[in-house]
Amino acid sequence: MFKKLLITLSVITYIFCGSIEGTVSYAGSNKTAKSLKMDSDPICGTAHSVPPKKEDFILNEKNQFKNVIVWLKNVDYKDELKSDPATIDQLGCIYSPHVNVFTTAQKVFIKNSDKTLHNVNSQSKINQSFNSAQPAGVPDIEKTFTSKEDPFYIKCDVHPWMKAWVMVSDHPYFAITDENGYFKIDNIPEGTYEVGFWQEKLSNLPKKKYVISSNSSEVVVSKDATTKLDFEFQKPVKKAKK
Ligand SMILES: [Cu+2]
Repeated sequence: MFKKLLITLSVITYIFCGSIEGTVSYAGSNKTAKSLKMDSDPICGTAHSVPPKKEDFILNEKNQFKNVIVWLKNVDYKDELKSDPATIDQLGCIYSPHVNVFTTAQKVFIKNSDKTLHNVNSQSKINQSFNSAQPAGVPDIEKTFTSKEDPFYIKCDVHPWMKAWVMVSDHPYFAITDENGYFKIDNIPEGTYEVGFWQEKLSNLPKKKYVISSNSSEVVVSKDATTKLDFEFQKPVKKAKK
């Protein structure tokens, strides 16, 4: 009887869920990304036949944004969280992936696949920060970020161009846009939500110099339906000089 009730309950939960999907784009002009200069460490430079590009502002020809974090704000999530381990690799002196969202339950392995020394320096403010030298061939650094936190970066003190971004979520409703700016978030309980959009450059503009826009949007999720939610980042507006 109890088992039957449990099954019925889980079916109900399933029925009352929906999805959101959409494309994130940019209203400003499309600039070609600059190449990274890796000359200071020959092991990094020779790892690439073509010099890799900067990854902080990646648009396709239709001005659609890669690597935007999309997430539901203010969710009170009580179920078990995704806990399969994740990896950030250092390969060719680049962090891969460049933008990451982990849950508070996930183990993260930071790997050095290069034959050179890296120094992993986390700029987290809520989760405990760390600063660990990682010579070639040493075991992965294992971390779990146990508190929810807005995006912060991890840098390498040996190679100043190396940067990866990490957001920590206490619920599973998030996505990172692909090379066509596309995202989809599934299994969202029906309701009205505020959706946040984070882009590495546009969400980190200095408040003194720029008018900061909210970069969020409201959405209604209905059962068994996929709600369309496209979002466009506006071109940054500079504050008038006093
Ligand atoms: Cu490095």
